[in-house]
Amino acid sequence: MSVTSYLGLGSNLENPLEQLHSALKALAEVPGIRLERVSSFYRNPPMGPQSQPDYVNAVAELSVDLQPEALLDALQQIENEHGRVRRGERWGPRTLDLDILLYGEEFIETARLSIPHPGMAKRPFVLKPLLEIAPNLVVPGLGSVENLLEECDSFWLEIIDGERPDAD
Ligand code: 5RU
Ligand code: CA
Ligand code: CA
Repeated sequence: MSVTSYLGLGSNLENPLEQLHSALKALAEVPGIRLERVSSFYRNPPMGPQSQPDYVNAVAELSVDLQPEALLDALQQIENEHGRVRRGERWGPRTLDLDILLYGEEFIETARLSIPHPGMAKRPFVLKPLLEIAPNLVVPGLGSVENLLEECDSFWLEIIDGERPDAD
């Protein structure tokens, strides 16, 4: 049985648009992962530490035939293949960040995983693209994506025409 899982994608180093396109291609090639939907790409300012470049963020809907830990292993491998370097700084800039937002309707708390993703309810750069591809989704324990987004502080997110990264 496949499980529907939602991923958050983010990048703010080394051509973020290309990083996200390349990550999606890599995801689609993982045995046990089917890429069902991908949101628009959104350029937006950093939350948390401000002294870093703007991010490009997106959300993807997957059908997975992997346990959550195996999905995480696949995501971390893709992050590493995209040159992710873990420096001391918490919440620093990164070439690629792939987060499991939801895994079916499950609640998971292990040393490696917290699902639903604990930050997602307050992050417009997750909720806005998620609303785009799953307008009726209810986040287990937290309520509808629509309401969560309304409760966020004001923000700006600029849709990028992601198919034309070299266009002028
Ligand atoms: C504190 C508040 C820390 C919000 C973090 C991203 C947070 C980011 C990202 C944007 C971080 C975690 N800002 N800040 N996109 N990740 N725009 O993916 F998200 S660090
Ligand atoms: Ca993240
Ligand atoms: Ca992460």
